[in-house]
Amino acid sequence: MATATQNAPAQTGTPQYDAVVIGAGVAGLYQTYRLNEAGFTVKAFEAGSNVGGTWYWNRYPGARFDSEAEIYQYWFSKDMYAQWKPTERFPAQPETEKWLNHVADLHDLRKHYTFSTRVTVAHYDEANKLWTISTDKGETVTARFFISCAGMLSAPLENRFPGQDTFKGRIFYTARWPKDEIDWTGKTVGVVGTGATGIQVIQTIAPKVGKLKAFVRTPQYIIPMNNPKYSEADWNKKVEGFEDLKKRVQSTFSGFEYDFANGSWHDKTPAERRAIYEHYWKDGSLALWLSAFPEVFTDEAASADISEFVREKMRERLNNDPYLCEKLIPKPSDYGFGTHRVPLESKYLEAYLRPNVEIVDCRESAIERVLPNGVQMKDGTVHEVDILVLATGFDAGSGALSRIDVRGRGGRSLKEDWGRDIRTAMGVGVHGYPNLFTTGVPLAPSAALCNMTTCLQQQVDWISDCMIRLRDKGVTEIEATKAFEDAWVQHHDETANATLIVKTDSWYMGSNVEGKPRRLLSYCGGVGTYRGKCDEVAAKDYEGFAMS
Ligand code: NA7
Repeated sequence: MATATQNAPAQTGTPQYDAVVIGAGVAGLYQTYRLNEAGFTVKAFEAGSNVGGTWYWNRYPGARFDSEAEIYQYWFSKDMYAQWKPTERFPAQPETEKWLNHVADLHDLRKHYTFSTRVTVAHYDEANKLWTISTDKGETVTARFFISCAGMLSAPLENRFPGQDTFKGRIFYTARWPKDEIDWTGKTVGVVGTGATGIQVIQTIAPKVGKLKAFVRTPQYIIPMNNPKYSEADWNKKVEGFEDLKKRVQSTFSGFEYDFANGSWHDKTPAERRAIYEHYWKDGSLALWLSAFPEVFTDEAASADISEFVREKMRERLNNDPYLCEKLIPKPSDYGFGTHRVPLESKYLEAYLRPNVEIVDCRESAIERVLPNGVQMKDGTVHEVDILVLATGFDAGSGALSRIDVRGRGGRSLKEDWGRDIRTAMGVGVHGYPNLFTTGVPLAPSAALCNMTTCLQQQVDWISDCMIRLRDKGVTEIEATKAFEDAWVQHHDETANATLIVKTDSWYMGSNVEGKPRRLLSYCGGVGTYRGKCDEVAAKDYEGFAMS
């Protein structure tokens, strides 16, 4: 591959850059770092005014990750790992945003970026084997490779309710949270959505607002977060374990430190199972979900058993109040524990014991529209609110790229292709779109079911190593073959269909977006297994990918 000529005029046949990268989140920053280190020319665009990705946009009250700080990490520099010194096990958004800013500074990554700029168009030029990429600021550049690190949860579902523009108060999307302080005092606040995001908002603002109206549609199974503070000495100990932990997270089912380690659910007595559940419940992490028993994901009896355990814990915390239990605890007929994202929470359920918190049951009557003074339900009831918080989710996995006019061979449109059927080649490319590399898109663990930093770094490393190999070989075009993509989709579906996840409606299945083709977004064969498959393709000189 010829080295791109930076700033050469577009459309000459020689691209201006080796790669254009979208995004300055966890994946984008690392991708830019890797390509720069490898001597490629990179142009990166970021819609936000600064780095951070998820941690730039989602600055809502209570935002924090559910991965332990010691594993929500980059693994390419032990020195850098040692520097962050997280203050708690599950740090909140400001700390993570600060850390990503530090990473950008440390490696001088900002110089590659144009901020506050959204990529709107990316067209593949078959004759010249390059991408022509345009932005909402009118800039157009060309690059051999187009790499999306645009995020798997970065396309919020906006304007879900008619009349939003008539609302007299402020409407906040959690994924577009403003930087100014909000004065909640004495205000009546409506929060729509009780996914991982809505839960964090509700538990955080309940003590601050005059009145909180939580619009609840699907109740959640939850796990209480155990979030001890980390001292400097605690962190230094973690740093000593850096190499082991780095290896460990790459091989587990979910990219977390923990893995299934209790054998089969079927081989345990009810008392033994209970002891295991209790152990993980006390641990206060996602381990109950992601490491108790594999059968939790596949076996109706195991699912029913652990679901009942969690329901029992939730009933206790709600003081067995019949009304609250009815409204806030999933029923056995709803769905099983862990068949969609399980949130960690801190006194979320207790928020509903407060006199200033009211439940609006959206299953009894759905939200009809937003009025200037509140929210009107289908049955005509109006809930007056001063502020409306919308934690209503994302067009996950495929949304960020589908919102860009991406065109591959013969002008085919990714939006239209994915509008019919969401397919990728191992989540790192798409047949029909040569020289497009993807992270965080469907059919890889990084689309949902994993510790994001583990999965995104693995994909970035695979892409970067692939580009180095192409350069060494003098290859200027790579594209997943149809046969390879077909085989991957089939393997993905077989793996997905063996789980209970496919039976539950949620963003994991794309069912939160009207008209989105139904398919489990995340590859759920395991993070370690996925890595092995990616490595095998690379070891066979990118078998399944056509090069020229
Ligand atoms: P989610 O998990 O998609 O949650 C969205 C929530 O919004 C969920 O409770 C929805 O209820 C609710 N929702 C959406 N539309 C409506 C309407 N029309 N009426 C009432 N309620 C509605 O998004 P999050 O941002 O919480 O989490 C996404 C991921 O980000 C999370 O899993 C973490 O990995 C980080 P529904 O369940 O559809 O009944």
